[in-house]
Amino acid sequence: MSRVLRVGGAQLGPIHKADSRQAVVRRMLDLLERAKTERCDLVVYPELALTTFFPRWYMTDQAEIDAWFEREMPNAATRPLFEKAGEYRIGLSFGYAELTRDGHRFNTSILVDRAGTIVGKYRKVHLPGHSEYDPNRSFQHLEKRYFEPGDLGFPVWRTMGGILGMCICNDRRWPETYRVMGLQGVELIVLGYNTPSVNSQKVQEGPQKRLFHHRLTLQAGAYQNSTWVVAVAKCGAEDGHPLIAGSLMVDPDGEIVAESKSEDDELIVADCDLDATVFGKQTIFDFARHRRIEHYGRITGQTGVVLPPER
Ligand code: CDT
Repeated sequence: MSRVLRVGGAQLGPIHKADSRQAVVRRMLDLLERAKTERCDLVVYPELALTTFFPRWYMTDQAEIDAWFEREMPNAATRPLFEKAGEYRIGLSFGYAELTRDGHRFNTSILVDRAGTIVGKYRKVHLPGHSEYDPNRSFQHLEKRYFEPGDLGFPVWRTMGGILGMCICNDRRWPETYRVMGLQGVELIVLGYNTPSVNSQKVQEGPQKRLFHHRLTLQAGAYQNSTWVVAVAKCGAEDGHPLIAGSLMVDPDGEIVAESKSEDDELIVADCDLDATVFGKQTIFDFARHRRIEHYGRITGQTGVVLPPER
């Protein structure tokens, strides 16, 4: 049986502070319509897809902060998306800020199967940025202020005929992210991102370098674990704050097979043959035969760098 999953990467252009969730969901539904025309099986939307990238704003009032969070999923604003996707038999993944019943806040993404049922939840593990206002940055990146590190690890799920996993934005820069999923046989990793076009602590590092690092990490992660990777941006200037675009899909050889061209709402499409992951998994990256875990203790045994003793 063919295991080709036709995936749509539903890039979103800017979402401004004043834009309502209802307006964003209408845009997401437009992209879903395009995905239906393209006969997609799965549509992937960005990180924090329902709102502006609010961690750039320093806030102290908890009610103001919590206004950016979702208390349940689906909810009134997103239910039309679930219903339409279920009707079209298209799977979904998108990110949102999650406020749990017991008061925890996570940067979360979900995987919804073709019947419209949530089959997977992931909470962002690697939270970049800082937790207090930093006057030395050209803009703020306060994820460490507004979210707790994810508490679910990097699970994978058997769904849509394959083994799928999720991560979110900054997670893509860490090889451990892919390897933990690779060790569970992942065949397709989906992720969304909001990546500022300039480095707030090194303003000469602009969009070209940012896009280079973005592609580099995704292509390496895909190749080294022989998996498909689908990465989808929220991009363009949100209230004057630019985010890179560059949504793309990478095959298990590490090659880019689809890439967005705009900094606006755009659907990229590729046929992801999950069986194309088999060759790499059985040869150069046959983990069971080639990994030498007796030498990897430092990976989980220490967090920061431990320098060798001075001579
Ligand atoms: N959303 C997110 O994780 N963005 C980060 C920006 C890092 S700069 C503090 C990223 O890795 O793209």
